[in-house]
Amino acid sequence: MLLSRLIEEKMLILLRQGKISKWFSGIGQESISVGVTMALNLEEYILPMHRNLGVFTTRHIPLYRLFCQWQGKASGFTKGRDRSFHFGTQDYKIVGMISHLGPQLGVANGIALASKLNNKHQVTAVFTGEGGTSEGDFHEALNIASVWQLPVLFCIENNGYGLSTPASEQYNCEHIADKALGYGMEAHIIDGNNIIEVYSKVSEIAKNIRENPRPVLLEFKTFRMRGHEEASGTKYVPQDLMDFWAKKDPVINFQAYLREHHILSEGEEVKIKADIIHEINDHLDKAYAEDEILPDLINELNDVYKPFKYQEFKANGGFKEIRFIDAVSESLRQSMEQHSDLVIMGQDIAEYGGVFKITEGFVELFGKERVRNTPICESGIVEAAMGLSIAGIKSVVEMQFADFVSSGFNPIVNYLAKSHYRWNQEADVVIRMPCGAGVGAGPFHSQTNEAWFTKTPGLKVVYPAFPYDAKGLLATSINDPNPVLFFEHKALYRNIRQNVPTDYYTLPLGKASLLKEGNDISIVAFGAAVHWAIEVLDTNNHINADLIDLRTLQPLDTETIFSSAKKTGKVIILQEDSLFGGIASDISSLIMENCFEYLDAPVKRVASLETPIPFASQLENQYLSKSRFEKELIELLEY
Ligand SMILES: Cc1ncc(C[n+]2csc(CCOP(=O)(O)OP(=O)(O)O)c2C)c(N)n1
Repeated sequence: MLLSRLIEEKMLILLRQGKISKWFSGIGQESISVGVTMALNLEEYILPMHRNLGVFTTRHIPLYRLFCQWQGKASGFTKGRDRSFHFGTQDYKIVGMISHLGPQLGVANGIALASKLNNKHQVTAVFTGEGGTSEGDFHEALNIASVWQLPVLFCIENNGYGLSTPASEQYNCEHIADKALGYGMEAHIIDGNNIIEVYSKVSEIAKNIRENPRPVLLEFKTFRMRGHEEASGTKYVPQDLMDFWAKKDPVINFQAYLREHHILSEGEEVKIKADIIHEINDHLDKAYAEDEILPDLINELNDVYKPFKYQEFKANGGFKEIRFIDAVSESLRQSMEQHSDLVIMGQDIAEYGGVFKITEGFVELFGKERVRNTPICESGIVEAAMGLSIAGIKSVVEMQFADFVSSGFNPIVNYLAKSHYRWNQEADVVIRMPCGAGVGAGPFHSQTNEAWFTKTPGLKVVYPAFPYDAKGLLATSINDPNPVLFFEHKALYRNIRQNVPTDYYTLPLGKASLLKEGNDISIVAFGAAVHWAIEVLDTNNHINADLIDLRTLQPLDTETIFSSAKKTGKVIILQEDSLFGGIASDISSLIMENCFEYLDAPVKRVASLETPIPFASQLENQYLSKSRFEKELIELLEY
């Protein structure tokens, strides 16, 4: 506790000297970080927050590495890419927060689930403040942990204020611990300023959970003695409250206790303090001596995705004519056989087989541990998938409909997408996205929302149009350790059939397929739009077109697009989503920038209306780009 306190005191001086940019003080709360960390074994994961310096010091991270992290230097943990405590390290089994606070609660569930699946008898501890408990992630995480009886210690540091908001404006019950009852969970209130109480109670509870896995909510009563961050001050905190808590300072009180019990002499105390100050200064000098990071474009771009060497699996056996939906199901089933620890999670996917019946029969084959029904908690489940990946387990998450991914958006675009770039941690997760219109399902069951993800570095986006591609690409997406959004168009599920190898096989991501060849015009499409284009070409067989099915949108096969554009000089891009901000716009720009001198006409984008997707079929038909494609194609040919 003293180490953590003295580092902080030094940081406050450096802050005043303008040598560090920001500091979130945990002064007064040290017993919680230190006590919880001491109660855990070194191989057990801890997910700390912005005030938990004591977690890092108690896990014995060399101080200069922490200082380098705060100064954005290479010996930190993020190569200068993220600040303060926003990092994780597998070496110390610490998984740092993302700024959004709540998501890590769900990530802890995934780590704990891995521990349970592997019979490791380990506890995972995750921290949040009382402010963070107002986020949906908190409720989803507690609910999932309780339903699945996961060995997680949810450590709530109730320090009175969330930035300037007092606890009374944050929640309306006496204790946060009271909320546990609603989730069917055990809870304890602990004096967070008393290291002996923290350590002994948490040790006892952790020991018990290792043998009898279950989540426990721990509410630590404590107080934030300094501003939210140093610049924001504490003017809004009544003085008597400050005075009351100052008397409960955990470091001073523990020192007094040790002295009283003749455990610590004055001489020892002076020496311990001097040694710590010496250590801090030494490590600071080392951090200062390290050169600033030199920006390197290649390094930056290379670290967004975990390198993945595509391995080709060829099918040897026979072929069978199957539907698109069967191809997805077969691929998923064969991947479950291929990867003996792969876990699938989703709503109603177990005995019920999922709303599209893709996982029908899977429970009998692989058991309920690996084929997991989930509560309706999209964020919490994506976060759990992230946690599984941290613990080395692959997973596939089924969104019941792609539309509902908006309820799990934050962890996908901020956690899964950014982890490898930030701290070298892969998010080995595939998110299956039954998407698309043309089925009369209205605004919330029809969207094709690939553009929400193609614009986020760190994600891969796959969008097959045929059973053969769906099967091979899903297998590769699962093999790929990066997060993949796998779009499956619902209108294709039962309508498109193809001869597909019965064995397991893979297809590479980032390779479009040239379905038809012609010299007059290039048609670029993906998903259901590929079939719309085929229909139009079938009825207009005088049109000599290249038809490119992109198959994957990120990575995008620009080579195939450009060589076709250069050959025909005219390109039309057909997209099912509404126009503005869709991937057709980017493809169009890429063609303009790379093939301008070869073009005989402006690149044409054909997309759906700038409205939500209507329900009634005549309105939906008008909405969809399908209805306008033929006319636009002929116009461009005649340009
Ligand atoms: C989703 C989100 N909303 C708002 C913020 C801004 N913010 C950062 S910390 C904080 C207060 C957090 O309070 P609490 O959880 O009680 O933790 P404490 O800072 O008191 O330790 C706020 C509002 C954020 N980081 N993320």
